[in-house]
Amino acid sequence: MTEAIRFFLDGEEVEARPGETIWQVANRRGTEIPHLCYSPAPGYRPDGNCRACMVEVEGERVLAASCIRKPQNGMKVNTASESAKSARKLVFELLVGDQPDRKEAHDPDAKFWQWADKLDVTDSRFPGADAAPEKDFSHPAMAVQLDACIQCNLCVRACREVQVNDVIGMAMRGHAEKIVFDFDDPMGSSTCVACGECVQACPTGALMPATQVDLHTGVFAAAPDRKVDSVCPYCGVGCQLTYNIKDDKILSVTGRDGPSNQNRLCVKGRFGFDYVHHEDRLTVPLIRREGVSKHDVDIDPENPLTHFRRASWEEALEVAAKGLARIRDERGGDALAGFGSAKGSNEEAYLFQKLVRTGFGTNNVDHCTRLCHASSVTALIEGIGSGAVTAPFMAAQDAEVIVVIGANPTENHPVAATFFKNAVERGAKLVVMDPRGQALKRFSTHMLQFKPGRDVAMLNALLNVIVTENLYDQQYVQANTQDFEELKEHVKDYTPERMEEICGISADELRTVARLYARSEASIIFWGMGVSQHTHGTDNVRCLISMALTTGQIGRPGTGLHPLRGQNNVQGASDAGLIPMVFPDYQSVETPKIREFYEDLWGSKLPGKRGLTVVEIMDAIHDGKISGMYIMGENPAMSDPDVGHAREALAKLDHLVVQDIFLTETAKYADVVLPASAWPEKDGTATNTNRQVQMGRKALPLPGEARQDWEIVAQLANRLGLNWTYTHPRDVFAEMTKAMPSLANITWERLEREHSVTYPCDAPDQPGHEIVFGNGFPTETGRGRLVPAAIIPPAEEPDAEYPMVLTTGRQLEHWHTGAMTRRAQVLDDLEPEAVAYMAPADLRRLGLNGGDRMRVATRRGHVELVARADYAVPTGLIFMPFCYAEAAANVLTNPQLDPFGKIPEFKYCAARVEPLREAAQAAE
Ligand SMILES: Nc1nc2c(c(=O)[nH]1)N[C@H]1C(S)=C(S)[C@@H](COP(=O)(O)OP(=O)(O)OC[C@H]3O[C@@H](n4cnc5c(=O)[nH]c(N)nc54)[C@H](O)[C@@H]3O)O[C@H]1N2
Ligand SMILES: Nc1nc2c(c(=O)[nH]1)N[C@H]1C(S)=C(S)[C@@H](COP(=O)(O)OP(=O)(O)OC[C@H]3O[C@@H](n4cnc5c(=O)[nH]c(N)nc54)[C@H](O)[C@@H]3O)O[C@H]1N2
Ligand SMILES: [Mo]
Repeated sequence: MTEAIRFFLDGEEVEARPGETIWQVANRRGTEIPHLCYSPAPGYRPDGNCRACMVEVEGERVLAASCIRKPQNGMKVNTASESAKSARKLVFELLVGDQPDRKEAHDPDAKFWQWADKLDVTDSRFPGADAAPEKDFSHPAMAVQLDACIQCNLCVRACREVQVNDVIGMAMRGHAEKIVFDFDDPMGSSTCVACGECVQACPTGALMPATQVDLHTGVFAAAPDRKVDSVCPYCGVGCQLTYNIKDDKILSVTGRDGPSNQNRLCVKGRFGFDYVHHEDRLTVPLIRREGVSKHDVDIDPENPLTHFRRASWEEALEVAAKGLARIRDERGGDALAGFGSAKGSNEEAYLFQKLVRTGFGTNNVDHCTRLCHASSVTALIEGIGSGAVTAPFMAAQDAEVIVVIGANPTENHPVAATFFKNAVERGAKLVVMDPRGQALKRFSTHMLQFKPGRDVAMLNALLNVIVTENLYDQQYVQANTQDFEELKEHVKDYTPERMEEICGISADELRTVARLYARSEASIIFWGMGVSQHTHGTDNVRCLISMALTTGQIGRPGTGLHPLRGQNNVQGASDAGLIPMVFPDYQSVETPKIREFYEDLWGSKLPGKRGLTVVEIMDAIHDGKISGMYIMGENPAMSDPDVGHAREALAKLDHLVVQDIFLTETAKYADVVLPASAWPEKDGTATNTNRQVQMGRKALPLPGEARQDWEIVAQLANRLGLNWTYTHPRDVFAEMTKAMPSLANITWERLEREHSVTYPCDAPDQPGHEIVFGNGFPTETGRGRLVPAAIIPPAEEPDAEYPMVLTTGRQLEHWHTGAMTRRAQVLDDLEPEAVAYMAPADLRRLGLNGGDRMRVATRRGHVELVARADYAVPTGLIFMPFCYAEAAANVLTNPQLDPFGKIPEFKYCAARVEPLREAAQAAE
């Protein structure tokens, strides 16, 4: 460790921490020094180019830029000398002369103007450059006006060094110097991914959120009248953000310094907020009109009154509860089921499962985790006794080798991806394993584009190398694992040479990657849906666990197993017990002692039989075993596999209550629709992929008569005979801490204060443990279990009739079933129509061009959509996002389940592509 430096700041002796600059020391001590090209936000390299932060160093003839200059022992620094002050003022005067008039400033509140005010520089003695204002309003989210640009270079660093998107550059020299997008393209047609980091970094308003600029004049249009700190409602990264609000509408969003995002956001978090204000929001309770068939789903969400009638809350809750109670009383609780939400808060998820268990009297409660990481959680609990990540994704910063398999983080966990890219720039080696090329490929040292569905073959080959070349950590294996001999024996047959043919990766490459992973000081594995959503999803994860356990790449900094959790609160909703086999904290419903504990806590008899899972519930409806459902914040009519089957099930229900913010494809089958709260409208906590429990705050009023989700659940509970008296989510959280040992030492008040606390946590004044299992595992034996996996082919292979493979997944701009993002203007502008991605060679073979319409068919059904040529897709594969209702991917997917995790095979089925006649004719 370098020794602390002692120097004099404005006459006072002070200490600099290792690496600190003069500016940082001054700032820490409350001495303000102007700055423009410098950002104190983490990840920004000081550049020292604008000279706004000059200070005087005794004995030196020229002033020093304090943002970049580091103090030395005994140095005497004067931040307020006349020469420093006048130099800084001169910088501002020169810059003000070049800026648009203050009255016409693009952002009169910009950092630049704030400092100009503080330095009392309102006018310039210098004539301004008469450059014609350059306006580029080609991007739907951001307004570019380079007449305000001071070439401070912050946006370039934001784009290249922080988010590592490499779109913005500095072109030309001298006076003509300017920032450009790609090759001086308009921003809207550049390769910009709209993370908006540049907008957040820009100190002058040259780059602005388009919502705050009058796009006719280029002048500032609106300032927020209040700000509320919260968490992003989209993915499991859990970025902390601030809602900038005017007249109770979100005007813009800024990233905050949360532990998982350090001020960064992606396009959805920053620009995808306006779904909450969309005219389709449900604002009144609805009851299905008498005689309207459930098969008639041609309903305009803007005018649902053709099929539903408005109802008072009183009536809607009464009808909703009565219908559920009648089925419970006549047929028993197991004739009911509930789908809770991973988009809501922990408190809502907890109340929902409590209602189903105590009010319905069944464990038939599940949620989208079943379609997501259910297989990962099954394998993790079996192998290491816990389903959550062993280390936060920030651990990638300390890793020597980072493995990303079956995940596409630049689109699906974009802010996490920025830290992966930062790690690569720092020297980490990145191994990407994905049948499809993806943006991380460019950063990878090894890109294994293997054959889809062949994970076990590939991973067993890696394990074979680890075992046969003695790359395993003998000491670690002996001390911390069990069943190693069985695994060793098992993987012997899976030589790289034999697996090469099955997985399509050369034996050499397999050997190299196995050695790299095993030998490195610290290797970490991240995985996603490409691993979990298979009929052999649990086996895939067993292999990953075996890799980490045999090599001891777990429990230390820079190592671990990290299933990238998907929804903003899927970790929390699972922890809270929205799972049919377990109570909160994964406590088995089948263990009498555990049941007694919850019976005491909840004052209710509890069912001791495991409930059914998402897809099983749909099957049970077809079989006549389930006839009533309550669905809160999920859209299974779009997200379940084989939705034809799922929709028929929904239509078949005697009684369906749907609680959502929109009239979704699912709500169209409802008997009662309850209008609920969107994320920015509620107080509540959410748990991200890093096990960080974070506070979300109510920023907006509810629209119309919509109510808080937690309140609606409680009101239904009371109508079902329970006696709930919660007055606020904080009461619910307090009860949760009694039901869930994982939340020990985390209280509502603490979260209000600290915004985010990681579990497990040892004391109320201690941070939680980011890295777990450095010393054994919470299994019965304290050891990690190695479970061998044999190759099982995907459930449905291509054949003559359906010769291609269909895989489904996500796009950056859209969220799952599109309910939210297709109602967000910027996101919908960026990706407006249903597309499927294919290899250009396949399109040519079929006589198709990118942009042509085509039909994709499987044994379950067909859809029609637009072809998009993509070199990242290997031949023989079709990739479809599942967010487009007009061409729903899940009409096509195979509902076959993994026997352990009960997750469907969304990532593989046989399919056929046919050009549509108009397209074929046009091509002739
Ligand atoms: N923009 C956006 N972000 C999201 C979401 C969203 O809807 N939109 N959803 C969130 C949720 S809930 C989740 S779970 C995550 C999911 O995040 P990811 O897991 O990244 O999502 P996917 O796009 O479904 O699939 C990941 C990758 O699996 C690859 N793949 C396909 N078949 C195979 C295979 O056989 N083996 C392997 N190893 N890989 C394969 C695909 O090519 C794809 O690149 O994203 C979260 N973030
Ligand atoms: N083909 C295919 N299908 C898949 C997948 C795949 O990769 N391929 N992935 C699967 C995965 S990983 C997942 S996680 C699932 C996701 O499946 P779902 O969870 O069904 O998808 P979402 O669109 O996120 O649905 C969330 C619903 O909640 C509503 N909502 C949002 N916020 C709130 C709120 O605060 N309160 C209430 N009451 N409602 C709210 C939205 O309007 C929307 O209707 O999809 C699965 N389906
Ligand atoms: Mo998910």
